[in-house]
Amino acid sequence: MSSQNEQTFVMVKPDGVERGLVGEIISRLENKRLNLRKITMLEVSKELAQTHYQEHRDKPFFNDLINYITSGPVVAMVWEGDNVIEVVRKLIGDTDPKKAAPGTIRGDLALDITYNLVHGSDSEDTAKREINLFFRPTN
Ligand code: RTP
Ligand code: MG
Repeated sequence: MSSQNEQTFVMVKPDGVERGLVGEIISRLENKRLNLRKITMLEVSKELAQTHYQEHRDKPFFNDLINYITSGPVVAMVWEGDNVIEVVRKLIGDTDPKKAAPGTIRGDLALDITYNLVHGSDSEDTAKREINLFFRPTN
C-alpha cells in the first residue's frame, strides 16, 4: 500500500465521548486534510479490550486500562491519508497528557495518563490488526 493511501485506526475513548469531544477530535483530523473512511459507535467488551491492548497484558496498569476502555461507548474510526499512522500519532501527542505538547489533542484537552481521550495505531501491522478487529468484514 502506498503511503498516500495508508490507513490507521483511531478511537475516541469513553472520556472523549462523555466530555462531548468527538466533534473536536474529528475536526482536528479533518483540518489536517486526512480522510474519514469508516466510523461507528460501540461499547467495547472486556474480550475486545483485552485483544486490542494485548501488548500491555503484563503491565501494572492493564486492569485499569481495560476497565476504562469498557466504561462507556467509544467512537471507532478508520482514517486515510499520506503517512496517516505517524501523522495521527503526532496530532494525538504524548501518551502522558502532562508531557504532551500544546497543539496536540492530549496536550490541549487532557491531563491524566489513563484518561487521555484518544487512541491511534502505532505501526502498519498494528493498524491492519486493529482495523480488522473493530471493522471485521461481515459476509
Ligand atoms: P494508545 O495505545 O491508547 O493510543 O496510547 P499510547 O500508544 O500513547 O500509549 P500505550 O503505551 O499504548 O498505552 C495504552 C494506554 O494505556 C494507558 N496507560 N496508562 N498508568 C500508566 O502508566 C499508563 N500508561 C499507559 C493510557 O490510556 C494509554 O493510552
Ligand atoms: Mg498504544
